Amino acid sequence: MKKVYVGMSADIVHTGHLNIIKEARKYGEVIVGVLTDKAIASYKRLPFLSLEERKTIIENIKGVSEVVLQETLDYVPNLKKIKPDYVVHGDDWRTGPQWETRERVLQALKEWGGELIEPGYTQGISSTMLNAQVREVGTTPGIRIRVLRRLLAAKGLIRIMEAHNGLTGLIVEKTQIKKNGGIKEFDGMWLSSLTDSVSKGKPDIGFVDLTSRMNTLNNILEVTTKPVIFDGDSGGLADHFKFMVRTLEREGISAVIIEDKVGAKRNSLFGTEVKQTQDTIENFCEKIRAGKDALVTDDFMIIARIESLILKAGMDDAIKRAEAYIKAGADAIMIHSKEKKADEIFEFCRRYKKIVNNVPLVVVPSTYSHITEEELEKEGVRIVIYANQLLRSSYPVMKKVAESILEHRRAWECDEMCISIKEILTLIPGSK
Ligand code: SPV
Ligand code: MG
Repeated sequence: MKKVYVGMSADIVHTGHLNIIKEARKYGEVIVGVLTDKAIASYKRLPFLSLEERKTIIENIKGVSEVVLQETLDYVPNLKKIKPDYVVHGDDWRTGPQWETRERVLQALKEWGGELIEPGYTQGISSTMLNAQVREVGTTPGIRIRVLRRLLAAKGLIRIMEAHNGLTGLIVEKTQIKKNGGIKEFDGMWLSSLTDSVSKGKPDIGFVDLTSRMNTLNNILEVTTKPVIFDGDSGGLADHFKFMVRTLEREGISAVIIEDKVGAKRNSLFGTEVKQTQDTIENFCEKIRAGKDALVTDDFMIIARIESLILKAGMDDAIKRAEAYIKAGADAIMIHSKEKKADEIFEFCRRYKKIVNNVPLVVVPSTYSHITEEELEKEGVRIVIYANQLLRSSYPVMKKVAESILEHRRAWECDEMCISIKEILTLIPGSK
């Protein structure tokens, strides 16, 4: 019996997939390589279904003899192992971003005289279309909450962007660019205390309470499907933090970040310009433990944020705290800095790497914004949060528009700074 290899993500299975398998079956026994989350995340968004679910579905499709994992977008490692007589793939990959993958398949098959079979693409149905439709429907808390952990397992660096209302949530959800044959987008959202407060015209001093923060969150959750990391400030008293954790977990939020400060809250970027007091290690560990004890699932993450560099308590203190917080059960560590240079952050990263049993590291490069994602990833950072850029970019334009109307006593001059009326009317799906 000849061997036929088919590679698939098999997320939302449709007749196009079945046609490929049916066609492949004509040439011999069909081995399907199911792309792992890692392989898929290397060029696009994580699939809806877990690898186990996708594997089970394919195993039960008529005509499939065997299912193996395909760990990379590149077929070659599997092809070299299996040496199939045929590879079957829809002809749609002859052009577009998969062109190079196809070339490599052809090269590999040449080595043992294998052949590439390309049945005509099934018209009228595509995973891209179905994906878009499913995302329109939305998600559930149970599905959303897990995505951050899945991303951590599947990707090197996770890219999170601030959202402070439904509209900015939509921007984080939908903004994409095509680059190097793949699609680049944000992996999830940050519900910043700074931007949530400022967009309400309030200072970032903990005055906007949890009920109000949940209101913002709900507006975002309603129109998005990506995971959310919630900025919990200090988390309050340990007894109160338990309730915060329960509330967030119930809504399908993936993680909360709490900072090791006590007393009147001031934004970290003021550094030592304002009075800010760091919590004791003991107290903060107690709070982490209280939060962990309150959890219902294993999905929700409690991320401990270290303020030692902000408060000039020194690198040794920061590392000591990281070790203690990890021992107390923190699922990740965020290290914050307000320096323009990344030296202290990188020094922390290098020392952090040496901690045994360390957990994923999170950074917020607001002041050292010249540092690239590649550089952060090289230093071992797993999550980068762009904490305030959508709010900070909208404010200057709004102010300019207001000044222009005052100056010219009409809106004509500022029209070009504005989205067109037609566009704003139809920006949101369901407007008509
Ligand atoms: C926020 O975005 O609210 C943060 C990050 O906590 S920072 O403003 O840098 O403190
Ligand atoms: Mg904050």
